Amino acid sequence: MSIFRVSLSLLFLCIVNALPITRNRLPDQRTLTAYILRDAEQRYRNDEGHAEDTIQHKGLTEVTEDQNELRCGVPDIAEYAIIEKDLKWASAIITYRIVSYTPDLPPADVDRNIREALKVWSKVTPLQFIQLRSGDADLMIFFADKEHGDFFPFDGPRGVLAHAFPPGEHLGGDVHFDDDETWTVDSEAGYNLFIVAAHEFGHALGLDHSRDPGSLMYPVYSYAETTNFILPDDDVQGIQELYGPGNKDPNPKHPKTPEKCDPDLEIDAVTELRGEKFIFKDRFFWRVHPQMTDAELVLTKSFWPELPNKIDAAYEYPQKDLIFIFRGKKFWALNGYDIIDDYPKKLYELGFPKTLKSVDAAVHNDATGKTYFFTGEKYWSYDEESMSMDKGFPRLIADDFLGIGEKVDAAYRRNGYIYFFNGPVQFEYSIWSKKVTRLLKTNSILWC
Ligand SMILES: [Ca+2]
Ligand SMILES: [Ca+2]
Ligand SMILES: [Ca+2]
Ligand SMILES: [Zn+2]
Ligand SMILES: [Zn+2]
Repeated sequence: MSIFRVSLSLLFLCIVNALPITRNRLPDQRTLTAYILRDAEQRYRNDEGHAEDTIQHKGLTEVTEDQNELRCGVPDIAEYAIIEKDLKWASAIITYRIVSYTPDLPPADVDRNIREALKVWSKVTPLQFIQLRSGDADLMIFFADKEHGDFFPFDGPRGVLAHAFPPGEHLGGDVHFDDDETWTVDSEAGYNLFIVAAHEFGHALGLDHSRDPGSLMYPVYSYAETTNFILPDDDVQGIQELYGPGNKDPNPKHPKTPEKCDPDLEIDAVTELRGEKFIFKDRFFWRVHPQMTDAELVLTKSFWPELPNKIDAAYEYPQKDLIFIFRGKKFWALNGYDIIDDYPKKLYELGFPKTLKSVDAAVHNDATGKTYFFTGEKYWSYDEESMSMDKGFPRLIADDFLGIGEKVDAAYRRNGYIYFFNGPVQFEYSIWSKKVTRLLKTNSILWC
């Protein structure tokens, strides 16, 4: 029996209906004997342009009794996973051939993106990829639709984007792209060939899906910055377990996914959203539901593709069911998944001086209708009703909020308190008594 033993990831139906935003189900991962790895996981928007998290359940319909377990996190599952210890290429020199092209892109663009996607892996290993123009290569790459000769027909637009075979003879290492998808190289429309190819090549080299939402091998497609793409740390650990590190890594700083219980955890921004807390850190946010003690980590771009990777500040204005997100001189208003028309706007449209480059934190006080913006050692008061900055501002933080230090990383309000974050410390500040009432670790917001 020369059947590949691989793990197979399956997809689940997950329709977002009424907001508050429902949570995505994590794709299932279970090991079984099968012939192929399938990728059929994605998030996409419906035809009206509203975000709809739809993960289609296609193809092999294995029983998925353990999906709930996975959603809550199975503690002993490794962050990254390899298909099987011995399932890897024996030689460090691996050949590839692009057998057919897509009509969506000029062949030169396909060549370049495939080459770049392979480079993602060769940069961090001793592997070398050599392109063949004819004959048999280890990695045979092609675009095809529907039935295409391997008993795993593609499914038309969406659903399955591509699939790859783990290392081995013949079909082993081969990567097929569904040509019923719209392939792009530089935009958020359609599917980015570089991102999908880099992910598939991970499989073709022996990696399974990872549970780390920051990793390339996470089974949910999300658009990422493709120029200067740097492979996340989790994927580097995975591939180096198979092939070792190599000696030519031009960029040894691979982004790590933040750990919520890091005692030195600092955060970028925090806001409430319909009763949940959203805690932003680097490319991610944690989502904390009041009834749940487990924080879910999500890539910001997988939720709001239009937002920048990292944000400065955020606040909720519950009267209008909006949250505002700030980055540099720009800010966005969001209603659930949707960005309000006419945004992003510029900071000065709120009444800030044009020279102000960014804000550090923002928090809205329901009781007064004011929103406070913190910038360096000063703060501003904005009146939401009259939509204007209050006179007499900015003022010094130290003069009006005694005991919270001279800068604010992030802030949110709850039950008459404002919680100010400054490095690894948070201050519980009573709005009425104008005093710090408790000192907490920043990570305690994540139940650590
Ligand atoms: Ca092959
Ligand atoms: Ca498809
Ligand atoms: Ca901040
Ligand atoms: Zn995959
Ligand atoms: Zn195929």
